[in-house]
Amino acid sequence: MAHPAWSLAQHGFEVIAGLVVGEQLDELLATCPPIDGGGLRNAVERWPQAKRLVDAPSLAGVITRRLGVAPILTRAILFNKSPGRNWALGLHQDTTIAVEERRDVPEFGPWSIKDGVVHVQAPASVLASMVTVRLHIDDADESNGCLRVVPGTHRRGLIPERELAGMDARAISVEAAAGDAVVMRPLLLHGSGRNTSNRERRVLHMEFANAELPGGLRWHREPTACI
Ligand SMILES: O=C(O)CCC(=O)C(=O)O
Repeated sequence: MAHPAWSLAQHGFEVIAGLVVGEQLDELLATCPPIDGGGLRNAVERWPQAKRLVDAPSLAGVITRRLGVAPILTRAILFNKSPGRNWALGLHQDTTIAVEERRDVPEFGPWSIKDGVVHVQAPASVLASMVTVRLHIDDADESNGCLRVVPGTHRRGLIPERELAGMDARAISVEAAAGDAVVMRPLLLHGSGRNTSNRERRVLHMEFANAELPGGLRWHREPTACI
Protein backbone atom coordinates (compact mmCIF):
# COMPACT_ATOMS: atom_id res chain seq x y z
CA MET A 1 0.00 0.00 0.00
CA ALA A 2 1.40 3.39 -0.95
CA HIS A 3 1.80 5.88 1.90
CA PRO A 4 -0.62 8.70 1.02
CA ALA A 5 1.55 11.63 2.09
CA TRP A 6 4.20 11.43 -0.61
CA SER A 7 4.10 11.01 -4.35
CA LEU A 8 6.86 10.03 -6.73
CA ALA A 9 5.82 12.68 -9.26
CA GLN A 10 5.46 15.63 -6.86
CA HIS A 11 7.90 14.87 -4.06
CA GLY A 12 10.32 12.52 -5.81
CA PHE A 13 9.65 9.58 -3.51
CA GLU A 14 6.95 7.43 -1.99
CA VAL A 15 6.77 4.68 0.60
CA ILE A 16 5.09 1.40 -0.32
CA ALA A 17 4.18 -0.36 2.91
CA GLY A 18 4.46 -4.14 2.97
CA LEU A 19 5.80 -4.71 -0.52
CA VAL A 20 7.27 -7.93 0.86
CA VAL A 21 5.54 -9.69 3.76
CA GLY A 22 5.15 -13.04 5.50
CA GLU A 23 7.20 -16.00 4.33
CA GLN A 24 8.92 -14.03 1.59
CA LEU A 25 10.21 -11.49 4.10
CA ASP A 26 11.22 -14.23 6.55
CA GLU A 27 13.18 -15.87 3.76
CA LEU A 28 15.01 -12.64 2.93
CA LEU A 29 15.86 -12.11 6.59
CA ALA A 30 17.11 -15.67 6.96
CA THR A 31 19.29 -15.63 3.85
CA CYS A 32 20.57 -12.05 3.71
CA PRO A 33 24.28 -12.39 2.85
CA PRO A 34 27.00 -10.94 5.07
CA ILE A 35 28.31 -7.59 3.91
CA ASP A 36 32.01 -6.87 4.36
CA GLY A 37 32.12 -3.16 3.61
CA GLY A 38 29.22 -0.73 3.56
CA GLY A 39 27.60 -2.41 0.56
CA LEU A 40 27.45 -5.60 -1.50
CA ARG A 41 27.33 -4.81 -5.22
CA ASN A 42 25.67 -7.06 -7.84
CA ALA A 43 23.45 -8.14 -4.96
CA VAL A 44 20.76 -9.81 -7.04
CA GLU A 45 23.34 -12.04 -8.70
CA ARG A 46 24.81 -12.92 -5.32
CA TRP A 47 21.58 -13.46 -3.39
CA PRO A 48 19.26 -16.08 -4.97
CA GLN A 49 16.29 -15.23 -2.73
CA ALA A 50 16.47 -11.57 -3.75
CA LYS A 51 16.67 -12.61 -7.39
CA ARG A 52 13.55 -14.73 -6.95
CA LEU A 53 11.77 -11.72 -5.50
CA VAL A 54 12.81 -9.39 -8.30
CA ASP A 55 11.77 -12.00 -10.87
CA ALA A 56 8.30 -12.26 -9.29
CA PRO A 57 5.50 -10.39 -11.11
CA SER A 58 4.48 -8.38 -8.00
CA LEU A 59 7.68 -6.33 -7.86
CA ALA A 60 7.86 -6.06 -11.65
CA GLY A 61 4.30 -4.66 -11.61
CA VAL A 62 5.17 -1.97 -9.06
CA ILE A 63 8.13 -0.80 -11.11
CA THR A 64 6.43 -1.06 -14.48
CA ARG A 65 3.53 1.10 -13.28
CA ARG A 66 5.97 3.84 -12.27
CA LEU A 67 8.25 3.71 -15.31
CA GLY A 68 5.53 3.14 -17.87
CA VAL A 69 7.41 0.36 -19.66
CA ALA A 70 9.17 -2.88 -18.75
CA PRO A 71 12.10 -1.81 -16.58
CA ILE A 72 15.77 -2.71 -16.87
CA LEU A 73 17.40 -3.53 -13.51
CA THR A 74 20.79 -1.92 -13.91
CA ARG A 75 22.22 -1.89 -10.39
CA ALA A 76 21.48 -3.70 -7.13
CA ILE A 77 23.43 -2.96 -3.96
CA LEU A 78 22.76 -4.38 -0.52
CA PHE A 79 23.63 -1.66 2.00
CA ASN A 80 24.15 -2.31 5.65
CA LYS A 81 24.64 0.28 8.29
CA SER A 82 25.34 -1.65 11.43
CA PRO A 83 26.71 -0.48 14.76
CA GLY A 84 30.12 -1.77 13.59
CA ARG A 85 29.96 -0.48 10.00
CA ASN A 86 28.65 2.98 10.22
CA TRP A 87 28.70 6.24 8.34
CA ALA A 88 26.77 9.43 7.78
CA LEU A 89 26.12 10.47 4.21
CA GLY A 90 25.59 14.12 3.34
CA LEU A 91 22.83 15.23 1.01
CA HIS A 92 23.54 14.31 -2.61
CA GLN A 93 21.93 13.17 -5.84
CA ASP A 94 22.75 9.81 -7.43
CA THR A 95 24.38 10.79 -10.69
CA THR A 96 26.35 7.66 -11.61
CA ILE A 97 25.00 4.80 -13.70
CA ALA A 98 26.38 1.32 -14.44
CA VAL A 99 27.06 0.47 -18.09
CA GLU A 100 28.42 -2.50 -20.07
CA GLU A 101 31.52 -0.77 -21.45
CA ARG A 102 33.07 2.63 -21.98
CA ARG A 103 32.00 4.51 -25.07
CA ASP A 104 32.59 8.25 -25.28
CA VAL A 105 29.27 10.00 -25.71
CA PRO A 106 28.69 13.76 -25.21
CA GLU A 107 27.47 14.70 -21.69
CA PHE A 108 28.58 11.36 -20.16
CA GLY A 109 31.59 11.39 -17.80
CA PRO A 110 33.71 11.13 -15.75
CA TRP A 111 34.16 7.36 -15.87
CA SER A 112 35.08 4.89 -13.13
CA ILE A 113 35.12 1.17 -12.38
CA LYS A 114 33.39 -0.18 -9.27
CA ASP A 115 33.70 -3.86 -8.43
CA GLY A 116 34.56 -4.63 -12.06
CA VAL A 117 31.58 -2.74 -13.50
CA VAL A 118 32.06 0.41 -15.62
CA HIS A 119 30.30 3.46 -14.18
CA VAL A 120 29.78 6.92 -15.62
CA GLN A 121 28.19 10.16 -14.54
CA ALA A 122 25.03 10.60 -16.63
CA PRO A 123 23.19 13.74 -17.76
CA ALA A 124 20.07 14.81 -15.86
CA SER A 125 17.81 13.77 -18.75
CA VAL A 126 18.82 10.12 -18.25
CA LEU A 127 18.72 10.24 -14.44
CA ALA A 128 15.27 11.85 -14.45
CA SER A 129 13.76 8.84 -16.20
CA MET A 130 15.12 6.32 -13.68
CA VAL A 131 13.55 4.94 -10.52
CA THR A 132 15.28 3.52 -7.45
CA VAL A 133 13.54 0.98 -5.22
CA ARG A 134 14.97 0.63 -1.72
CA LEU A 135 13.57 -2.51 -0.17
CA HIS A 136 13.99 -2.46 3.60
CA ILE A 137 15.25 -5.66 5.16
CA ASP A 138 15.20 -4.13 8.67
CA ASP A 139 13.04 -1.43 10.24
CA ALA A 140 14.70 1.95 9.69
CA ASP A 141 14.24 5.13 11.70
CA GLU A 142 16.44 8.03 12.75
CA SER A 143 18.23 5.98 15.38
CA ASN A 144 19.67 3.51 12.85
CA GLY A 145 20.26 5.93 9.98
CA CYS A 146 17.12 5.95 7.83
CA LEU A 147 17.11 7.95 4.62
CA ARG A 148 16.72 11.74 4.78
CA VAL A 149 15.38 13.50 1.69
CA VAL A 150 14.52 17.00 0.51
CA PRO A 151 11.08 16.62 -1.12
CA GLY A 152 10.69 17.98 -4.63
CA THR A 153 14.40 18.40 -5.40
CA HIS A 154 14.27 15.72 -8.13
CA ARG A 155 12.71 18.40 -10.37
CA ARG A 156 15.73 20.70 -10.17
CA GLY A 157 18.10 18.83 -12.49
CA LEU A 158 21.71 18.53 -11.35
CA ILE A 159 22.08 20.77 -8.29
CA PRO A 160 25.48 22.51 -7.99
CA GLU A 161 27.60 21.52 -4.98
CA ARG A 162 27.57 25.09 -3.61
CA GLU A 163 23.77 24.99 -3.19
CA LEU A 164 23.73 21.82 -1.10
CA ALA A 165 24.77 23.37 2.22
CA GLY A 166 21.55 25.34 2.57
CA MET A 167 19.34 22.32 1.96
CA ASP A 168 19.90 20.44 5.20
CA ALA A 169 17.23 22.32 7.14
CA ARG A 170 14.61 21.18 4.62
CA ALA A 171 15.48 17.46 4.85
CA ILE A 172 12.96 15.06 6.36
CA SER A 173 13.46 11.53 7.65
CA VAL A 174 11.81 8.66 5.78
CA GLU A 175 11.08 5.87 8.23
CA ALA A 176 10.21 2.42 6.91
CA ALA A 177 9.50 -1.03 8.31
CA ALA A 178 11.07 -4.29 7.15
CA GLY A 179 9.37 -5.27 3.89
CA ASP A 180 8.46 -1.66 2.97
CA ALA A 181 9.97 -0.09 -0.11
CA VAL A 182 10.99 3.52 -0.56
CA VAL A 183 10.67 4.31 -4.26
CA MET A 184 12.59 7.42 -5.31
CA ARG A 185 14.04 9.33 -8.22
CA PRO A 186 17.86 9.29 -8.24
CA LEU A 187 17.89 13.09 -8.61
CA LEU A 188 16.08 13.53 -5.27
CA LEU A 189 18.52 15.03 -2.76
CA HIS A 190 19.09 12.37 -0.12
CA GLY A 191 21.50 11.28 2.59
CA SER A 192 21.44 9.47 5.90
CA GLY A 193 22.72 9.82 9.45
CA ARG A 194 24.82 7.43 11.51
CA ASN A 195 23.37 4.33 13.09
CA THR A 196 23.39 5.12 16.81
CA SER A 197 21.31 2.07 17.76
CA ASN A 198 22.43 -1.51 18.33
CA ARG A 199 20.39 -2.74 15.33
CA GLU A 200 21.36 -3.32 11.71
CA ARG A 201 19.89 -1.24 8.89
CA ARG A 202 19.94 -3.33 5.72
CA VAL A 203 18.46 -2.05 2.47
CA LEU A 204 18.41 -3.66 -0.97
CA HIS A 205 18.91 -0.66 -3.26
CA MET A 206 17.85 -1.32 -6.89
CA GLU A 207 18.07 1.11 -9.79
CA PHE A 208 15.80 0.72 -12.80
CA ALA A 209 15.90 2.35 -16.23
CA ASN A 210 13.13 2.53 -18.79
CA ALA A 211 14.89 3.28 -22.07
CA GLU A 212 18.06 2.44 -23.92
CA LEU A 213 21.00 4.88 -23.61
CA PRO A 214 22.08 7.22 -26.42
CA GLY A 215 25.13 6.86 -28.66
CA GLY A 216 25.35 3.08 -28.47
CA LEU A 217 26.00 3.05 -24.70
CA ARG A 218 24.47 -0.01 -23.08
CA TRP A 219 23.19 -0.40 -19.53
CA HIS A 220 24.83 -2.88 -17.23
CA ARG A 221 22.02 -5.36 -16.56
CA GLU A 222 21.54 -7.40 -13.43
CA PRO A 223 20.54 -10.96 -14.36
CA THR A 224 16.77 -11.12 -13.84
CA ALA A 225 14.20 -13.19 -15.66
CA CYS A 226 11.18 -11.00 -16.17
CA ILE A 227 12.39 -7.41 -15.87
O1 LIG B 1 21.57 3.77 2.30
C1 LIG B 1 21.90 4.92 2.62
O2 LIG B 1 22.02 5.27 3.76
C2 LIG B 1 22.11 5.95 1.59
C3 LIG B 1 22.53 5.38 0.29
C4 LIG B 1 22.69 6.47 -0.69
O3 LIG B 1 22.55 7.60 -0.41
C5 LIG B 1 23.01 6.19 -2.06
O4 LIG B 1 23.00 5.05 -2.45
O5 LIG B 1 23.27 7.14 -2.78
